[in-house]
Amino acid sequence: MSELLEILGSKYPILQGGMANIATHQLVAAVSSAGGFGILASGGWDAERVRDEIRKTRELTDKPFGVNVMLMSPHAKAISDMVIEENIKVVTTGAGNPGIYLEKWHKAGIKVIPVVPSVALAKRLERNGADALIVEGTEAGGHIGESTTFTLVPQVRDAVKIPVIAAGGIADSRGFDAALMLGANGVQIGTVLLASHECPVHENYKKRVVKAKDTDTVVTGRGTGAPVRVIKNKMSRKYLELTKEKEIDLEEMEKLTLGSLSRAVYDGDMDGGSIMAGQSAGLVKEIRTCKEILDDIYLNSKHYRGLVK
Ligand code: TUI
Repeated sequence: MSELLEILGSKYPILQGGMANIATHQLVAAVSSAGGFGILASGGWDAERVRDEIRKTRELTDKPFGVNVMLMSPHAKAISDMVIEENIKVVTTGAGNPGIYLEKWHKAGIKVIPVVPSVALAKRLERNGADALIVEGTEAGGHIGESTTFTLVPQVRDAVKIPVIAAGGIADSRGFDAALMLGANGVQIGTVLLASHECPVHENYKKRVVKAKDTDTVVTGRGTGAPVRVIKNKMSRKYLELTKEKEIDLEEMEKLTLGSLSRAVYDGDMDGGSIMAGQSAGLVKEIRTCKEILDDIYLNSKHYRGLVK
């Protein structure tokens, strides 16, 4: 078995991104039951809210899943303890350097898979004992780095020995095969799962992703230290105006962004909400079940069909 599948315990080397407010028990259980590796998002939620999600997920699936810790959250420390209490086996991290938590998580037997946007952080985290890395390109939705998946994955592959998971821009079997050709051992997908029946976002959100064309996303918050990719709308234009005129601090930006994300996710507000999605939205043509999406990616891949090594 590949080293990555050994860490995850899933059938497919396909992870579901820990999308804030979106990757809740319904989506996570559906992905894990379909053979992927579901990841519960903690986003800006407090530890008890996330604990509740862990328990609900366990009621829906007996397959393994992980928890994502969004490191910019004021609740990150409390969540880092709670995942140990709840006997979580795999933690992914995003939006920061998880260095201060690594030793504690490893002592508890947790495998740690940080998202990295650069070679420098990848090397540092391998030295500090990370078990694998999610290498996320700027094509991804939500909070992103600068480099593309196409350039970053092979550079990280050359720089580290631990398993590498490619993320950003992957929505079908072609993307999966391409990622493996670049040296990745698996992939993480997010945007394509927004358009799944099991995804708990408002129907308007799903329909907007399906309708999106190649040029429909934009990055807001460049220059604030927290660039975020969303589907273009009234809200994204307002952000761009706001950040052009005055300096906004990181904390204020995070509050604004997570608040407007909720309006899109729960209320289906496609004008005043923040519709986080990656560039692969242009590849998403219909709403399917998570099983259809995962089988389409894995079973149609040249890798699975034995056409490439
Ligand atoms: O984290 C994500 N995507 C997210 S988090 C989020 S909620 C949020 N909203 C507003 C502002 C900030 C967050 C929505 N989408 N993806 C993983 C990811 N991690 N992308 C980039 C990074 C990252 C960036 C810098 C990881 C590490 C890092 O390290 C900097 C350092 O400290 O060295």
